[in-house]
Amino acid sequence: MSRDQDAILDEIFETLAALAPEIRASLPGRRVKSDETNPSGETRLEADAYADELIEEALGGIDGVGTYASEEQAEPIDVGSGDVSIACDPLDGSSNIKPNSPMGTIIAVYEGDLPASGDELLASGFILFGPILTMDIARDGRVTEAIVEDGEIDVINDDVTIPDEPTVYSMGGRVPDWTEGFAAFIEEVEQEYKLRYGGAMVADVNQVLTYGGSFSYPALKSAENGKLRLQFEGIPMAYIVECAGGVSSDGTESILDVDPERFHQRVPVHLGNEELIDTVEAKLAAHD
Ligand code: P6P
Repeated sequence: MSRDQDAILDEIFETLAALAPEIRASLPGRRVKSDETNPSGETRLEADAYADELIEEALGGIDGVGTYASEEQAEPIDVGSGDVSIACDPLDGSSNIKPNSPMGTIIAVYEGDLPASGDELLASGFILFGPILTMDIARDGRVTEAIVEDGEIDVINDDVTIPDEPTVYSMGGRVPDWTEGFAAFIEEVEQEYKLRYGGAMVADVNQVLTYGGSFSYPALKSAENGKLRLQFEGIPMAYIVECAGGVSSDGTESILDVDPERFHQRVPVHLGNEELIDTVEAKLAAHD
């Protein structure tokens, strides 16, 4: 009889929480760029590779976990006989080490083989290396927020809910590279909301969860699927925002409904309050 999925999820998130202080402690000594690039062609820091090693070793050894996959590795790795697959962005926003700005770890837990869509997602979560070390977990339609400075999950909010009134917007890319529809959205939104963009999806989305608003890394003229990876960033963060009462979109549908074709496939990402995301979709559609 396969191990109960809830017990596997408990152990995955408890193990990641226990590892978080060690990942944070490893950062000061690994700020330099390695001479390697990740499968998406981005320069890898020593910190990226080390966090990936730590997480693969810790989560790959859990009874019930069959596959470990990472933004840092070309293909998924068989780590056991279970049918639970883990897809991880070990250090999202690691370029923020240099300016000492927030970054984090994103994890998606899927049932079955990879690549997988939101239909196969069992749970997702992120660790945020900010002034305080925190961890959000989305399971069974609900988001909890915890402090994990000592490696234990100390819940401080057991029902994270995006505020009804949007306050901040956050967007990736550069004006000349935005599609006409997205530029039209930003022109409208800039009249009302505060720009909060820090270059790390985990921290920027957590601002939207905290203050209400929208986070976008849109389709670009030079990259029709934008920059963020579906498996490691789009789906897990979309699930968290949707469980917190917000919506996600790739410009036309929920990111959880996007069918993965390639393992490191990118996806345009819009997350946040329903009204704002509806405006994004309308502007993009109007300028298609
Ligand atoms: P840019 C970090 O590299 C990342 O994958 C996300 O965390 C973040 O939202 C985005 O890319 C930042 O991209 O183009 O602003 O450097």
